[in-house]
Amino acid sequence: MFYEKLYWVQLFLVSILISSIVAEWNTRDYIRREHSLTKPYQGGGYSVPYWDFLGNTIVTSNYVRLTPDLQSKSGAIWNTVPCQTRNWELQVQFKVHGRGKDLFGDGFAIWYVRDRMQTGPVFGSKDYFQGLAIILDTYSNHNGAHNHQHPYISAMINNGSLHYDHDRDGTHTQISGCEAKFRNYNHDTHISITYVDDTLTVSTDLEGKNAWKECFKVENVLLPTGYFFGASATTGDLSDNHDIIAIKMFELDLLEAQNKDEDRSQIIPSAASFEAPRERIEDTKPAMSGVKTFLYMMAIAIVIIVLVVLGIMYYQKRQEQSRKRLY
Ligand SMILES: *[C@@H]1O[C@H](CO)[C@@H](O)[C@H](O)[C@H]1NC(C)=O
Ligand SMILES: [Ca+2]
Repeated sequence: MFYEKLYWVQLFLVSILISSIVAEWNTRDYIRREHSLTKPYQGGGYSVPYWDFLGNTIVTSNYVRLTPDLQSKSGAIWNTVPCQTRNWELQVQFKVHGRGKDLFGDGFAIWYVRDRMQTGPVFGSKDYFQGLAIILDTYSNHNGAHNHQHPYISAMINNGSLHYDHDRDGTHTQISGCEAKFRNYNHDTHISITYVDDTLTVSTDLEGKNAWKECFKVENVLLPTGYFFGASATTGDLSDNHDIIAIKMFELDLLEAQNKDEDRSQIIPSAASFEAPRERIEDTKPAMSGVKTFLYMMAIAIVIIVLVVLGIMYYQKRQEQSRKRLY
């Protein structure tokens, strides 16, 4: 009896170990509360700490809805604190859903820009913006302008001089993009935007597998510090619910080669290259990162070892008992 209890204690300890490994999959150490939006949104009272709201945005206890599934709506949320971090990751949990089977739109955008709280034609926000837009476009305005399907995720860097051309789905100003089916899922859908060492990487977790899949990576992207995070969405003739469930901003470590005292506030947003829209080759390879794969394999290995050990012990005990019974 005593030994049996001990096995269960061991099993319990091992399962705690495993679950703590699993729980750490999607998080990093330096979450910055002042750039994040997590449940419960209301910090007591009507307002949401660190975030302002624009247009048709509504806040419930489970989501922030930028637009409802109705025509001609527009909404946005804007962080009130400028980002002073050089290397960062923004993880956004979102849900785009609606009644439309074939016709829906228009999509939403995640921003890191100089000017906040400006309404406009680019998914509910300002055109000729300064900074970064990650656009999750659900409606293809022009099939001839590009050779990809929608929904489509793309990035645009602007120094204030470029116009986002809706009629071409922004294809001539995007620095990269990927197809991504992210609509009408019952499971959680996430996008990760990392900006580390002037490299912009966008990944998605859309299949409910708790694993990031790279959408694109662009080097030599220059963005200053001191800009604001935000998200905005619009509907036109077509509509969808565009919901933000959570935004988590992680401060990533300064790299060895980076100077802590460098003033990055005066940088003009730029990207070394624009993508030639018709020469794009889609790649849909990488799934889990190396560390995640390793942890995953390790967790599975531990579970298997525990099960085998328990099985052997159980078997031996049974044998012992049956021997005892025989004599
Ligand atoms: C802004 O971007 C445009 C287009 O990429 C470029 O031609 C222009 O020189 C840039 N202006 C500044 C001030 O960097
Ligand atoms: Ca579009």
